[in-house]
Amino acid sequence: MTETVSRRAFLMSVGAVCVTARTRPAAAAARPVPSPSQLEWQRDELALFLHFGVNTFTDREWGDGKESPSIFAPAKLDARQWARAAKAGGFRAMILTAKHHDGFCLWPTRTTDHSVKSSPFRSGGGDLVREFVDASRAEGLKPGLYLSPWDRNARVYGDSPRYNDFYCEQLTELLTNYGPIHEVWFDGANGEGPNGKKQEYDWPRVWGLVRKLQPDAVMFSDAGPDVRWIGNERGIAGDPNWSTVDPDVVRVPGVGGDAVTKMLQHGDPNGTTWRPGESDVSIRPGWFYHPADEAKVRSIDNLVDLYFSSVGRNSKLLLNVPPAPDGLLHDTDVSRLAGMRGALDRLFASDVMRGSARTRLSDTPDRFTIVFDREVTLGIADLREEIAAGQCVARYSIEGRRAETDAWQPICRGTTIGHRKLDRFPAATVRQARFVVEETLAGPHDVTVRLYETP
Ligand code: FUL
Repeated sequence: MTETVSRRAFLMSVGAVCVTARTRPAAAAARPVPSPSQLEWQRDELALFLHFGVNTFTDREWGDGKESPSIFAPAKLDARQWARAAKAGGFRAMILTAKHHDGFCLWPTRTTDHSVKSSPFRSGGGDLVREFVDASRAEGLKPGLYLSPWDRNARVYGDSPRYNDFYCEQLTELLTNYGPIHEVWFDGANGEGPNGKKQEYDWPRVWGLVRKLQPDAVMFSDAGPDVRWIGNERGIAGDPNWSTVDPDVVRVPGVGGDAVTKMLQHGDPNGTTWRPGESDVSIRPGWFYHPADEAKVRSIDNLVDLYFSSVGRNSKLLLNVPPAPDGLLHDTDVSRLAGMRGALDRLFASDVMRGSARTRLSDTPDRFTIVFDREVTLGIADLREEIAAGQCVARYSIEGRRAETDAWQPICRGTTIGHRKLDRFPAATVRQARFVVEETLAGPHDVTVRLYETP
């Protein structure tokens, strides 16, 4: 069903007016919307991931749980250094591996001796989770925690009900003793315990516990319930990327297959559940620090590319920067984070839309012509939907022309927008541009358009 949009032009300023009647789908039923926590989570755009633990000292990616806590000796540990580096990079949240697959706990848990309290760190009196949350808050960052369900040290792993009790006790410690935790991060890693049996996790119980103890936290896992994995560890979201999914396809735990991979990458415009995608990727080849990787830290340009392929595709970037054995982020990584911020600030320094004459092409705000006060050479479009009302735009285009008598030439086009869609396109020198939402699933509603010149 379509309706004709009236030709009423809304003159925001003097300038060339080009008003055409267009058609659009009628407003459909209400779209799924984010919860306040999901909205805040997405608007933060950047979170720093910190993989730190016994693997940092063994030069491995996955420990086997047999590591002696005596190796955990980060002599210069300073979580404020992590937080300052994150802040300088423009990050708004940090997530720490409170426990990885090896089972070593970075806080003095009551559930096991396999923790910092058996280590030389602060002479056994340390609590790294405490230092991490305090440092995060001191720098205005939101703390999050990753508690690996797979635990290769716990004797009760594989004895499903007993391990589920053990795991929930660990979660309870983390979610009651450290103030507000913004994101609780789970992965789907699942193995056999010493009894030779595969552990069966009790996800409904785990999620219920998190909701009870930290109602404002978002929970990430391969499939949710609040935030879904984007389907790869390369920092590349799908295009298109809808924040809605079909909950019967994206399920926990661990179902695979092409349909699932596709839904993780792209979401589903007809999905009934709001579950945005998080893109986790490491600045180094591994998740943990390895001295041999020193020359393989991602370049500033590469980090900017990651920003475009994640944040710029309606996802959130969770960038892992692993502390070294001394407990500090390496200088190279720190300078790359600041370099990425500088490069992004330069790209987005001056929106040429600002101060230019804008004319609506209809009585809705999602189609308009803009007349610049000079010739501009455009290279980047930054589009944002007001997703509090749902993700609605399904197709848009940007065109440009040098003079009013010229024909409009395509500059870029795309499908959905969501929280943020960043397009880089071949330099286009124009005096006028035209933005049109060509298809929406509901609405219309506000789209913020910013255009930038090629640097
Ligand atoms: C995965 C783990 O197996 C990796 O070691 C890493 O922690 C990654 C972020 O999640 O599930």
